[in-house]
Amino acid sequence: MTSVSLTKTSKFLSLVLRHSPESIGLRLDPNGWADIEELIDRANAEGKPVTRALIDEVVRDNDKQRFAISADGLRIRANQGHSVDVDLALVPLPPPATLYHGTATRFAKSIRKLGLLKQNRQHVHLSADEGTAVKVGIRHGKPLLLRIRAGDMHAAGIVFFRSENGVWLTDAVAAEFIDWPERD
Ligand code: HQG
Repeated sequence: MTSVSLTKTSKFLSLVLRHSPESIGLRLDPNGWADIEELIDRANAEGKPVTRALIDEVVRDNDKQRFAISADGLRIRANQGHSVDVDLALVPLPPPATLYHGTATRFAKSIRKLGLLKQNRQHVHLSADEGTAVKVGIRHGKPLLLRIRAGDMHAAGIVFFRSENGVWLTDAVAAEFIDWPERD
């Protein structure tokens, strides 16, 4: 499989499994699962050349392990990143003392004022390592790396989750828990 078709399939799966299943008439169950055969049929009907082999390869090789296939092999879901309302049945987990959030410098002023908000997604996304966070930030512009005092947040009663693919999730990050670089 070419990396182009894998990337295209990954982007398409992100779109229909996280944001707009209705764009191909697909239904997600309350936990975010879609029937794989139905997804393929509906995608093909919309002219998207998705096959089971492509899906399996994307799930297996995806750099961020964005998707999971159910134990019976029949269903697929995104591990995180949804804007549609799904219950991933995540279990609360104490976070490490420090987590990282990569954003863009153009959002700095607003973040200083309001803290981190989940915007269109179900959670604020945080990374366990700096490198991943910087990559997330670059998607939005000139990257800005913020250190989040997750241990202090947890001590204050704020709940954290970790997705199947290792992304840390929480509802919001108040400005007081954000440590800024010297210059931003
Ligand atoms: C920013 C990717 C202004 C926030 C990544 C971010 C991640 C504010 C943007 C996952 C703000 C939202 C999520 C405030 C937050 N004022 N801007 N008060 N609070 N923001 O894409 O975290 O590759 O929804 O900093 O790897 O960038 O798709 O969130 O810049 O894990 O699998 O608002 O998406 O995963 O952007 O990325 P996003 P994100 P995938």
